[in-house]
Amino acid sequence: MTERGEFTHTEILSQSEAWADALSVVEKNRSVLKSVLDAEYAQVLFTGCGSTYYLSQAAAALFQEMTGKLARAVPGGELLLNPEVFVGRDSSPTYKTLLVAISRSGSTTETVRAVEQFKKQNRGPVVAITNYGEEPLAKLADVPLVIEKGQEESVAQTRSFAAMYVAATAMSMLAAGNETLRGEMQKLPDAGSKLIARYEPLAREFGESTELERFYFLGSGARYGLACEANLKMKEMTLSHSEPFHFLEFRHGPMSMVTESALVVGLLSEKNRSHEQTVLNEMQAMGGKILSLAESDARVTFESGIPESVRNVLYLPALQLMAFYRSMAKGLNPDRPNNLTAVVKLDL
Ligand code: F1P
Repeated sequence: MTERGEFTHTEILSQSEAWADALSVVEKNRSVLKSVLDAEYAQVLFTGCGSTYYLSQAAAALFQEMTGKLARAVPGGELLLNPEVFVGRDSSPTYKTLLVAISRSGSTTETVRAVEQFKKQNRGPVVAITNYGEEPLAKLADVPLVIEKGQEESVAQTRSFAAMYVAATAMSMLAAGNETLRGEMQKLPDAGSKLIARYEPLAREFGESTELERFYFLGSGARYGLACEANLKMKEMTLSHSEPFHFLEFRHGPMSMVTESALVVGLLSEKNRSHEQTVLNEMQAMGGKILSLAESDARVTFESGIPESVRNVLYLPALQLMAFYRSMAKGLNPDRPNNLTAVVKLDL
């Protein structure tokens, strides 16, 4: 019999092994992946549901930033029910879409059905990023990237999400042809383990602080999707009100919610640090509590030395742990979040 929260805690603490597995899976599939990525496409679509939709948002932004190719994210259910909004009418051989379908389970109904429909309409090739190779999604994909070490018992995605995100980052790097970053990405698992060991106490302190009632996660560019995921972890594991925003957007209304019981979490970038830090400073002046995460000079500091484009996974562990400890402090079970199942199966 496992203790309350034992799966989630173990999975968060062990995730850097799954990051390493993700890097080796992409390496093993390098040539087949490269041949798909190097072809010409009208666009690249990333799709998933829940956490893996937010992963798709983060991955699409990073892919476009690194390659200059048009990429966007779409929820699996939207691609299934409203494909015309996301894929053009033209089905000529030159107008092809590359679809990257992301799913921990590989069996979420909307994602699987959307991929089946995409293939039936002969829209283009499909790359799958998943943790279970025997499930429908991996079997449907032209290039299945299966990260088995990301498998987990807990309903809330932590280790699985981070590992799939590392695979998506490595795929973007491959598509960008930036070979110098391969060696840099190999440093991620060790940087992740060190970060977890160093910041678990701080994450616990924030997670257990009883005066906090609401959480706002700010992230811009390739970090916005990760802010959305951190927001979902806080909802799923702790039943707390939380919301994600782009940094500058927060001023346009939502900041009215900032009081002493609000925590504003900033996933600070290097390239726009000053603009983003200013937002955090203003919220602190309004009485909000602040938690900043960045490569340097922040409450959670990575000090990884890894280039900004391939280190975004480092924002995740401390925020996963904060949600975990808040859940435990509230007497909840993060392994089995309220109302949720590990996979959503529908009779569509
Ligand atoms: C998608 C998902 C999760 C969510 C919950 C239910 O699963 O919506 O994002 O947290 O576990 O399933 P998957 O397609 O990534 O397996």
